[in-house]
Amino acid sequence: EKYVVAVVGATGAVGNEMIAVLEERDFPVETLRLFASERSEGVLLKFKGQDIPVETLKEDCFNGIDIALFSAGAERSKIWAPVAAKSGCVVVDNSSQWRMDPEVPLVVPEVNPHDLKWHKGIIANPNCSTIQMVVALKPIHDVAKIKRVVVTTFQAVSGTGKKAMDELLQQTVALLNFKDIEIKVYPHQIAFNVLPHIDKFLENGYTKEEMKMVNETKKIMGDPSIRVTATTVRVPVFRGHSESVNIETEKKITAQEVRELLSKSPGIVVIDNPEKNEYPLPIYASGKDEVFVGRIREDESIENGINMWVVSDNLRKGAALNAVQIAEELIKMTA
Ligand code: A2P
Ligand code: 11C
Repeated sequence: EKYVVAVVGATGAVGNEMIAVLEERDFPVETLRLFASERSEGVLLKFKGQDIPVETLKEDCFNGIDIALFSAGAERSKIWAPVAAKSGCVVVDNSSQWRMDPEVPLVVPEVNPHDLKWHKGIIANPNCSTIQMVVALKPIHDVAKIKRVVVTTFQAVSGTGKKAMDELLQQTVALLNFKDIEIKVYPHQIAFNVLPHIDKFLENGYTKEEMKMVNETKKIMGDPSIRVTATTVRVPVFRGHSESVNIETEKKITAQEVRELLSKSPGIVVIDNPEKNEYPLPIYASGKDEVFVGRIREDESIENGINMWVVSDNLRKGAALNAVQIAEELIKMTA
């Protein structure tokens, strides 16, 4: 069977990747419909050698569409995901809009595919930094029960979107040519800098991105007892988020056991040969599908603790790939 599939936000960084992933994985697409803002109306984008014109969203535009992958920002999802769901289309939404809604499943196929069963038309794709972390946490939680996670992230600018990628490039070129830079997307220069600030600051002193990691982790893992604290940091990298993850478990698990466990877990590649300077790096994770884990070692400051370094392509597993994998699970369920 083939499906009519839509990508909403098709001209964006994640939307572009969604089109590429649908093509690469040979998703059973009968027709692909592409949507973006009025600015992009009529722009042609390629899918399987075919030019597809970008359309604008309208009240009845989802009629006849089976699956819509949304990545056009939370505001658009707030308005249009319910419109699409009402037309009988299943929405996989990459924005933060519906993630914590108790009526909406929040799914990473390697972790909680069972939650897809109770969807009511909208399924939320988690935040990129959360997705790659829970893929690595789940196998450990299953054998040793995770009590607490302390995570610090090093996040690529593509997480912010296309404009931020342009800004990093332009600032870098300008600075190398002793020219003045423009600062538009972030509150500070991002080239040759590190910003301990992703998304808005909240009343508790954390950023929204940090609280996404706290709350989404509990929901996806189906365990509100896991304590999580996060510091999220933007670094001048184009693609690939890196994370330093410290875990405290109820049961003892050794570094070697974690290495063996993660090596045979779905979606994970362990790269952990410090003697050869081998560990996960965003430049190698870029364009790849897996979550890469290395620097696995025991935390010697506590009884049962593990430190590890987790890297993945934020546009792939962190966004587009996870959304397409959700769509693949959905069609398996209905087959
Ligand atoms: P457009 O390119 O026409 O502005 P990114 O996260 O990389 O910035 O991409 C955001 C995506 O969301 C783009 O495809 C953008 O389209 C799309 N978008 C922005 N505003 C709207 C809107 N009002 N309706 C539909 N799509 C929108
Ligand atoms: C970033 N994690 O890297 C963000 C991007 O909630 O979908 C994704 C924001 C979200 O900036």
